Amino acid sequence: MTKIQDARKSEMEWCMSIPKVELHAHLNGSIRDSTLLELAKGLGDKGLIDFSLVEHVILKNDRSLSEVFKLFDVIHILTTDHATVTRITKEVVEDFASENVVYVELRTTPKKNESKGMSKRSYIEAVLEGLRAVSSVHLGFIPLSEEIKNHSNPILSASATDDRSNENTRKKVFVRLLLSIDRRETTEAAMETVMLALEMRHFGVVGIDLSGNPAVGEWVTYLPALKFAREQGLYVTLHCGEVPNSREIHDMLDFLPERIGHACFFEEEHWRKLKSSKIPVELCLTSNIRTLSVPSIDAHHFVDLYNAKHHVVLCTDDSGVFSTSLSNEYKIAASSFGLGRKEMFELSKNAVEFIFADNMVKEDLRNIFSLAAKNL
Ligand code: 6MZ
Repeated sequence: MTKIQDARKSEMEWCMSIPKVELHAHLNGSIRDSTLLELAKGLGDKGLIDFSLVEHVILKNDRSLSEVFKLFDVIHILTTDHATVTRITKEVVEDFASENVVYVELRTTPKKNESKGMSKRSYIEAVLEGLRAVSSVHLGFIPLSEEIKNHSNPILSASATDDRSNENTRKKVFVRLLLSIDRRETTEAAMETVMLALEMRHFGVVGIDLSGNPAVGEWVTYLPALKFAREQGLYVTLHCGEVPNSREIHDMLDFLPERIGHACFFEEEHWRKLKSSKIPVELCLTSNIRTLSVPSIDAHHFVDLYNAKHHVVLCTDDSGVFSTSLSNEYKIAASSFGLGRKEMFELSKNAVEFIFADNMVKEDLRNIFSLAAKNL
């Protein structure tokens, strides 16, 4: 190994070792390639799909944004039954936990599939089942009433041991869920997702995401459901400016979501509005580069936002589809933008302030970061 390779490895090890917060991860975009191939093989063996064709699509590396959405259609064919949804949820949380992610806000689009007896509700129940099945770290459910009564752990927390006498030393991974509205959906379907999110609040659903192919759909279609979500106290994050669409970017910023994702095709006026609104931005470097949403890493808007001290959070978007990890995103930021370890640690720590979970979780996470800071 050359000296440079050695230095890169230790940079990656360091990025893996620090606590991290993941705020923009799509469940079906975060599946391991090995799992996708295994699922495709199973369907191929049953003669339901052409395995070699699907294998090619899964393993293809460079995809435009529109090709990514074709891939999601393939992934959804492979994952749409309850047992598979449970399996991928478990694996995705375990994968994040294995790289020292201490808080994950996992987002997913509730799906109906009559042929599998799946409703939006049973889809989310299968996701919750996956959280319960997490085994590499222990995951405990505490009903909301208990949580308030005991001032103890939040609703969903994964920890290395279930020994409550050992509360302060336990390694924790908190998981919260965002339900996504797909831009292909109608106002009614979007409203159904919001109603489901409200019903599922006791199980760690904290907000709503608007995502899906940005070339499809109109802002006014989702607005009633998003307004209702807000009125009911759910947090909202929007995929904003993934394609050039000036009017929609203005409308989205006027809505004042609690966070936005991407912000790739912003014009001067949008930047001004964003900066004065102080809306935190979820930035997904690898995703933006791979989908050609930004021309090169040097031209990424991270630099301008970071220098302007605007709140930004590094995220993966689709760690499976883009073959990345949160540690890798930090490593890319360090090498591309010249951030030192102190800045990287601060960037990671600051993300805690923009999570959608309650103050007790925030306090727990702040403690995790203070402890980690002592061991740097
Ligand atoms: C917009 C995206 C996305 O919900 O089935 N999704 N939406 N932009 C992106 N950037 C590349 N990546 C993923 O996860 C997959 C779904 O998340 C959204 C798309 O709607 C995709 O179908 P779930 O778990």
